[in-house]
Amino acid sequence: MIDQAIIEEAKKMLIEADKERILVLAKEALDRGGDPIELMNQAFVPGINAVGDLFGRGQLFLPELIKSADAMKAVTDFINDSIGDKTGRKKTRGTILIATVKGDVHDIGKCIVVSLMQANGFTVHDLGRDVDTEKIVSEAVRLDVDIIGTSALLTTTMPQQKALEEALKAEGLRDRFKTIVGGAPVTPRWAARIGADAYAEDAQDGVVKAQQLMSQTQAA
Ligand code: B1M
Repeated sequence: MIDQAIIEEAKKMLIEADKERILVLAKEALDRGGDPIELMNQAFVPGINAVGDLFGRGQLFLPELIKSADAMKAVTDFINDSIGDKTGRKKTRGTILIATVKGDVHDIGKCIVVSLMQANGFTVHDLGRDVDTEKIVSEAVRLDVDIIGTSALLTTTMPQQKALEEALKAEGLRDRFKTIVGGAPVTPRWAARIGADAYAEDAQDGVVKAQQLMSQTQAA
């Protein structure tokens, strides 16, 4: 369990976009033996969500949101580096291509997913953010991945996840890959509606879903 004082401090510092102090806070928490995933999920994710709520209510403006996002990205990179490979396994558990969809530059959550997948033994090809469907499909074929994972943070970019399902079908590739969709506005209902193979609520759930999809692939 992460100390309540750290949770409150993380939220305050993210709202104030105090990058230096946030990094010190994260380092101190990890040095005291804090779990990096718990630290991220219990302190920094609620912190950036609080920033998003203030922005949504018009109590914070875009330049401030950008500064808070920059601080969040820095602490995410720091925590991701500390996650490492828990498995020590040489053999990959499966290969996954991950991208934030076209029109969407939100990549903090996607980077956490990438890190946790790698820590759990997956080989990950991260195409970055604002990636168009055509590129996702062509790279998935070129890299011969098992799973394609997409992240969408805007209601206006979620349809890109549907476009991916349609493109895979149109090119006769739908059975070749498993798909996972995630991102704050994405729901299990959306995943089912567009025909994705799995929905993941957070990075940890993403790993669980990827493992389940790999079991299905290996059993087939
Ligand atoms: Co923007 N933004 N933003 N933003 N931003 C949101 C998403 C918003 C909800 C804020 C709000 O209004 N309350 C709102 C969207 C509203 C909507 O769509 N209905 C919004 C808006 C409007 C915008 C702009 C349009 C603002 C503007 O320009 N006027 C603009 C759009 C830019 C674009 O993409 N074209 C914009 C810009 C930005 C910044 C660049 C400033 C910055 C992003 C920086 C970056 O990512 N490098 C930013 C930020 C930081 C946010 C909020 C505050 C935080 C997002 C975040 O990082 N969350 C966000 C508010 C919110 O979401 N509450 C907001 C933390 C992260 C760990 O969580 O990404 O959800 P998340 O990822 C989680 C899970 O969702 C899941 O696991 C992750 C880890 O647990 N997950 C997956 C995600 N992908 C997955 C994939 C998987 C599995 C799990 O498998 C493949």
